Amino acid sequence: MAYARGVFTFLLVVLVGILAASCLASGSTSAASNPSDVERLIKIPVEFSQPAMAEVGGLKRVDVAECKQRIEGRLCPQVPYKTVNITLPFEAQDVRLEVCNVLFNELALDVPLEVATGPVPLSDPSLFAPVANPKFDESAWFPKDWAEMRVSCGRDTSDWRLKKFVTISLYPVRYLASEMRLQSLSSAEVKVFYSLGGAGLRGKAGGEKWDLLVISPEEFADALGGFILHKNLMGLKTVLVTLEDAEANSYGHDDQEKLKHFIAQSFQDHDVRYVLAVGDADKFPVRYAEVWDNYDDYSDVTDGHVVPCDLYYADLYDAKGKFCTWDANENGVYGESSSRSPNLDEVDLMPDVLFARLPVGRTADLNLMVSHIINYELNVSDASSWFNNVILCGSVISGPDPEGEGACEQLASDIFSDYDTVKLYTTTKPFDRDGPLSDLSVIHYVSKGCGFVTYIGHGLYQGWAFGMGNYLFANALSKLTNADMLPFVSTAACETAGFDNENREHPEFPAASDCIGERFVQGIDGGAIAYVGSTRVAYGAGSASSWNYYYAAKINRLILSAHKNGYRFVGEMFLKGIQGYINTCWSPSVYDMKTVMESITFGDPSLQIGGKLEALRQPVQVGLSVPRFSYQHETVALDVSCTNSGDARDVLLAIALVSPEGDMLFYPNWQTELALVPFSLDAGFSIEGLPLASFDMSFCPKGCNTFYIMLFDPDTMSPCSNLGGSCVYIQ
Ligand SMILES: [Ca+2]
Ligand SMILES: [Ca+2]
Ligand SMILES: [Ca+2]
Ligand SMILES: [Ca+2]
Repeated sequence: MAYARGVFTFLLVVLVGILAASCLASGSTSAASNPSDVERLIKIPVEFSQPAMAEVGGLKRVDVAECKQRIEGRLCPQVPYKTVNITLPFEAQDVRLEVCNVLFNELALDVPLEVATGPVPLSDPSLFAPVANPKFDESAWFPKDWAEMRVSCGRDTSDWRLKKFVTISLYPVRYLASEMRLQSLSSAEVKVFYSLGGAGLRGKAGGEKWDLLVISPEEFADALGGFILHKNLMGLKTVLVTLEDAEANSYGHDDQEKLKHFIAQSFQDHDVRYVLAVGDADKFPVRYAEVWDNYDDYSDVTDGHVVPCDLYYADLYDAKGKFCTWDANENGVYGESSSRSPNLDEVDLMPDVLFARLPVGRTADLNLMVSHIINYELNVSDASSWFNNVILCGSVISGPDPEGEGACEQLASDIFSDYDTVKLYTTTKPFDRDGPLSDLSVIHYVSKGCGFVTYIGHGLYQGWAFGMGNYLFANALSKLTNADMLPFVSTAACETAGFDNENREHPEFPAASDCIGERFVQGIDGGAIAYVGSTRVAYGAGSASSWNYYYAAKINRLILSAHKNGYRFVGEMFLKGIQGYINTCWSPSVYDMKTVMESITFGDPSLQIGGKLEALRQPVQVGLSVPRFSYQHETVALDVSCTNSGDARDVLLAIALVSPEGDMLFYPNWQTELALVPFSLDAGFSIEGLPLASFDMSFCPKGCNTFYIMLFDPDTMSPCSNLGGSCVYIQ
């Protein structure tokens, strides 16, 4: 038999194996707990193309057409894999997997299979001493089985119920390193068994539904009155519970666990979807996970081994549907993860509520963030011209391939193909750029207003590190002048969201204040509406063309693609990012665990990026403009804008002023009695900047005082316009 030389010379078919009728099982093997439960079965036929071989640097690279990703992890063979995801009802239990009717070939290689170089820290590589993938044993087939499975519990965005997510990884190729032999799967049948005997968890009958639960220290409660009212006016049932009350009315080993139990109880009683924590690390307790990732573990120069994890408050239930303590071995140390035992504490990871934090330390910072959120919700839409701008910041990670730039190119070409992108890159080749990546260029373009900014490169607590001595330091953000044109900022970089790190003793970068992520969302003349990043050293892998498929850049891309796919709420985007990561991660390594656990959102999870969809808008659009900042002695002018794209109609106009504490006054007499002023609108009527009234701010308290405008139908008394308005921030 003659092989076509140059194509098949490297392999020799030594065996065609058929492993029929015997099934390889994994997962829970226990019988259904209730004998009356009927075991259910999902059959998945599996077929793979024959592997394509290439030689790269004297090693064999194997590709299978159906697989986009390869197994990551230092010094482990780079075999491709494919994941299949099944979503089961929450009541599903005893999920197990069998692989049957396996048909495969076996080949001998003339050179060894390519190995992964392992994750690259997005910080100083000299502090990283990675160990080889502990799952890889030269003298055994790798991976051990043709398929593996992981089950987790989380919120399903299709109906917002809790579900069991089954992630099955299929390996079309296995490798025996000591003998340089390869097995390639051509077909098999995967069977997933489960029963439906588990108890449901959906709320108490008749429990009042809460869309958004805000948990805040008592000291900020008064300053949140207007915000809570605002959220309710926007149509979200929003409830404020003080941190002190939540802890007092709950139970647990420490404050963090009490808060988590409180959130879980609120979910069970009120079907809470969004949870907003108010307070910086010293105001709202932080759950630290114990992660030994071989990066600076024994010192605290940059990373250490304790990782702040807000995901702890979002991941309420585990694969069994039980409260997920993040401390399965009950030693009082949470989220323990290392190379040898990546998930010692059986952390589920999959979020069950949509959690984010306003990392504020002072009432003045909170007032500012609240004013940003309110103004964004009242005034921003995807029709706002500036929202269409996107700034992509990419930088070389370890080179020579420009990984960050390549990752940005991919985002520009698919996720942001309908936007006007500005590409700020460190390198000039091979990708065209609109400008060099520097603090000046970032400040310049963000100040013009944009909907999104994303940064893929190196980072540290106090800045984005572009290489060659170039940084965007947190202090430079005070130069931003984008006012209310606030972008959603996401990053795939180290430490930039390390909100607990205020280390004045740091040998290299003494941090006298908050991290750059916090500074972005607390800017006065400009900044961001939300910031997503990592709290400690983060990781990447691959090349310019594959960087977006691994670690931090993978979550970043998933978050942004969620928005493109219609998930516009900050919390939804983050949830889809984490879910997407876990759904392709059947067997998380310490690097996967850390990547997911250290991802954090600063901002309001119930805020829609790009505002409400145009399609949901009313035919009459109204708005109010007022000065952004004022002083207590000043009189401010209220300018109205109105566009009627429908028929002529009579309307009733309501204008209200809401104080930071949530007290309400009504135009025209500015009394507490609701007053409605009749108006007639012509068809096609449109006006901008109509001076309607002025208001003496003398008795308005400091903080965000919001004017609202809305039109009502006089016959039905139902709204016939959007809710417009703006807030005046009294300094
Ligand atoms: Ca570390
Ligand atoms: Ca533990
Ligand atoms: Ca979960
Ligand atoms: Ca902080």
